[in-house]
Amino acid sequence: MKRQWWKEAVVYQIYPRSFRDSNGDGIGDIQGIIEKVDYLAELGIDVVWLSPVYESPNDDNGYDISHYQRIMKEFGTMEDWDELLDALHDRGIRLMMDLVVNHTSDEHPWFIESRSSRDNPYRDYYIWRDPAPDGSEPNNWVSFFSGSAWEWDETTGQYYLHLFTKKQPDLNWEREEVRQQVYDMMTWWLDRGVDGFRMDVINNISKTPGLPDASIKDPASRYQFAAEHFADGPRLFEYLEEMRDKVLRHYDTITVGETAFLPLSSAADMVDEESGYLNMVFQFEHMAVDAEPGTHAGKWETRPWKLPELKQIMTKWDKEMQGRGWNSLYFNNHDQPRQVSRFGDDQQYHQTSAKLLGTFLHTMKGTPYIYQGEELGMTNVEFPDISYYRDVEILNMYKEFTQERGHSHEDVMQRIWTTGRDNARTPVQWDASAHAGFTAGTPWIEVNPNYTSINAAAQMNDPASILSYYKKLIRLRRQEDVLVYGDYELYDPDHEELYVFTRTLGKEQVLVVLNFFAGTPVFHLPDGLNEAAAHLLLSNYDQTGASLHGRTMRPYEALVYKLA
Ligand code: ISL
Ligand code: CA
Repeated sequence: MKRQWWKEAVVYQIYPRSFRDSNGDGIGDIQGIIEKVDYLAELGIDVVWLSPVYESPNDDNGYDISHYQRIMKEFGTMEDWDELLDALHDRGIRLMMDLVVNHTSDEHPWFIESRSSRDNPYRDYYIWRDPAPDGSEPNNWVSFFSGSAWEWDETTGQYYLHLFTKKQPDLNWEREEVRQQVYDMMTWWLDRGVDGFRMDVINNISKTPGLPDASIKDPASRYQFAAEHFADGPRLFEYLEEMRDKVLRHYDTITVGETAFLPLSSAADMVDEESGYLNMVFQFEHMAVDAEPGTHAGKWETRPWKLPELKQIMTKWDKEMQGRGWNSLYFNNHDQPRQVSRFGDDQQYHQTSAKLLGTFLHTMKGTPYIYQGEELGMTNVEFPDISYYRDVEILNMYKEFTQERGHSHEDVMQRIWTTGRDNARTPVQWDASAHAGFTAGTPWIEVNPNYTSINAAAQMNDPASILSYYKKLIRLRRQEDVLVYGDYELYDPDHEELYVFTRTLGKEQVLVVLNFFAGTPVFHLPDGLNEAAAHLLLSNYDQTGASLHGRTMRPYEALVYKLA
C-alpha cells in the first residue's frame, strides 16, 4: 500500500454553528473557530473537515447552499475564512471543505432562474417533470426528510425533485454545464488553498433514467425510499472520473465521499488506488447495527446492537479494501447520535466507555474522524419538548409520526432522544460557565445540561480525562506506523463481548483487546500470538500488571499491546 499523508492523518469535524460563538449572537462562527485553533493543535489532529460555511438560508443548516463562493453572513466574511485557513496552515493543519453538489438551495440564483419559466436557459439545471395523469407526483419517491420527494411549482406547472427538503432541489448532473460549474467552483476553492473535500451524498448525483417508481418497502406509505434509483446510478463513475480528471488530479488533496446505501463493491471501485476517484468513503453499514434494516425510516426504529455484527461489518469492509483502497473510521458526526450514548454507557462508565470507543477508532485500519465534542465524551440530550429542537429532519419526522402515523407524543420524543440529529448539534461544552462557554448570548439551540461536569476546561489538565486520552491516541498512531499501515486480522468473530484484533506490519505487531460492554469476560490469547515480549502501549485503566492470557477483563476495558 502506498504511503499517503491522508492515511496517516486524524481528521476533526467542525459543525460551525455549534462550535464556538465569538460575537454573542448565539451562533457559532469562523472567528470562534480561530479562537480554538490552538486547542485543535494541542489535540494533535491533522485535518479539519469544516461543515458548510457557504451562503445559505439555513433550511438544513448550510447543507442548502445559495452561493458557493460566498461565506454565510452569520459565520463571517471571506476575510475571516482566509484568516482561518492561515491559522490552520500555520499549525500544520489542513482544511477540508464540505462539497454539497447533489442539490443547492432553492434560493440559489440557478434555481431562481430555473423555476422562472420553462424555456429559461437554467431550466434543466434541475430535475423538472410533468405531473402523473391524475395530477399527482411524477413518481413515488419519498424525501429523506418526510413526504414526497417532489414539489409542485405553480408558476410553470411542473414538479421538481428534492431528495432532501423542498428547499434543496436536486441538480441535474446530466446537463454538462452543471458539471462544469461544479468543477470550476472546486478549482476556485482549491486555488484559494483548501486541501480537500468531504463530498455530501456524492453517490446520489446519478439517477436511473426515466426516474421509475421505487419498489414498495413501506406498504403503509404513499411514498417509498428509492435508493435503488439514486445510490449507485448508471453515470456515477463517469461523473466522478470527469471530476478527478478535470479537477482533483491537479492537486494534492484528501477526499472522502459520503455514500449511504452504496454497495461495498462499488465503494471499493470508487476508492481503488489505481483506478478510483476518491481517497475513501463514509460507509453506513455499521450505522445500521441498531436500526431496522432496509429503509431510511428504519433509523427511527432502533433495536439492540450486537458486537459480532459490528465485527462482521468492519471486517468485511477491511477485507474488501485490502490492497486496493482505504477506509474511513467513525462512530458519529453531525447526523448521528453521540457515540458514547449509542455504543458506550454515558452514565456509570462514561469515561471508560468513551475511551474504549476512541481506542477502537484509532487502532483500526483507516483514517479516524473525530466529531467535535467526541474528544470530551459529549453525550446525547433529552430536551423535554419538541419546541427545543431545531433540525428540519426531526421537526418533519415529528409531524409525520404524530399526525400521519398515529404515534403518541411520548413515543416520538423517545425516538428523537435516541436517534435525532440534534443530539450531535448541541453546542460544544468549553467550560462550566453559562451556556458552556459557547456564547455570551442566547444559543440557537440549548446546551446539554451536563456541561457543568462534561467540558473542555475540566478535562484540559486532568491526565485521566477523555480529552487527555484522545491526545494519547492521536500521538500513538503517529508514533506507530503499524497502527496506520499494518494489516488487520480479527480473532474470535463470534465473541459477544470482546473485540480482539491484531495489526501487523513486517515484524511489528500490535494486539488490541476491547471489552465492549460492562461484563467481565476472560480473555484468552489466540493461538499463534506470543506475549513473551508484549508491552502495553495504552489502556483506559490503571494497569495492575496481570498477564494477558487468562485475564479477567474489566468493564469497557481497552488494551493495546505491542507484541513484537
Ligand atoms: O442523517 C441522515 C438523515 O437521517 C442521513 O441519512 C443523511 O441525510 C444523509 O447521510 C445525508 O447527509 C448529508 O446530506 C444532507 C444533510 O442534511 C446532512 O447533514 C448531510 O450530512 C443533505 O445535504
Ligand atoms: Ca456568532
